[in-house]
Amino acid sequence: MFFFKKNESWKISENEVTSEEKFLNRRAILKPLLSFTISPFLISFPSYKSHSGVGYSFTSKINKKYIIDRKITEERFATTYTNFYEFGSSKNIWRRAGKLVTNPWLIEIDGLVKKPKKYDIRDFIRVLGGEEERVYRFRCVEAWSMTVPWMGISFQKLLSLVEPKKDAKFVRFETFFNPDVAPGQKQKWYPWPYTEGISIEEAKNDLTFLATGIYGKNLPNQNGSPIRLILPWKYGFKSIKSIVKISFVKDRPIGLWEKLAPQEYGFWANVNPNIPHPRWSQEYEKILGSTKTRKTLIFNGYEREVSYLYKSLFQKNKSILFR
Ligand SMILES: Nc1nc2c(c(=O)[nH]1)N[C@H]1C(S)=C(S)[C@@H](COP(=O)(O)O)O[C@H]1N2
Ligand SMILES: [Mo]
Repeated sequence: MFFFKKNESWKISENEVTSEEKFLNRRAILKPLLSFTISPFLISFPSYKSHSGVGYSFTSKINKKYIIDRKITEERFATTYTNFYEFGSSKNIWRRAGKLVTNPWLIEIDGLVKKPKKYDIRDFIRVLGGEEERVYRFRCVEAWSMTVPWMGISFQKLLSLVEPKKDAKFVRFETFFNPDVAPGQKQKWYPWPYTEGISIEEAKNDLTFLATGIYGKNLPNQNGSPIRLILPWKYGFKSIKSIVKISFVKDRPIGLWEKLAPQEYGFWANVNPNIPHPRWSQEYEKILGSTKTRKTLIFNGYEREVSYLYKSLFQKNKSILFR
């Protein structure tokens, strides 16, 4: 369907799989400390102490359409090797994320919709008809991948609930902002809160998913509790965690990573083995919890489901499949 120039077939080595942030940290050191602005997003959060899970019960059904022929990553790897920059830039911040209070949790749907509303997360799941389970591949731009069973809600259900208006062309997602529990948010060079965006056509795609659980349980905090986006054909940074707001907007949103380094983190960010990231070849991926690597697939193996979304864009601009 699409034709690309092939790169040299070289493999990534273990020590090349470093953090998304390494280079940005260096940048931050070079950047003078001019950015002493107070964030307009400073919201006070209820500060309940101990917490364990949101506590809603799962009555989800496995969706057979999304079972794939790949070994499911062991739970201990998927839940301890995580990216969640609000809690630090290393991969083992999972314990720290435990401090996040996810009950109660409000999620607001606003912007260009007929039915804007703020929901408690449990009501939200209930009005959307409860969870289903889907096994998806997941691919980080740092060239590691996993295969996990998510529980959650098809984004299409949200679209029918809130009824986007005609002029809603993009959807913007926003993570919580609370530096008291998320020390990473004290690092002023990041444009907190974490935000991401997709086009309305992408939002309508069958694969677009709001995950509320993993391995049959509520999402652990480190994986984005109580609700996160999952876009299995895009690089992982698009799959924003711990969402507090979903806005339907006219103009293309610019997410946290795109703001920081647009040459590295483009808006479309579709998995593509033929377009190398400036710091990581995308040709191969390391399988989380294994010593194996495998060849990366175009659109992370979801070409059949999503390539129609990009045909006209691709004709206009050949680089959009990554950036
Ligand atoms: N709010 C928020 N969402 C986020 C991130 C983050 O740092 N903060 N990291 C992203 C990146 S880079 C990846 S690869 C995935 C990782 O998801 P996982 O930790 O559940 O594997 O979450 C994405 N969503
Ligand atoms: Mo990532």
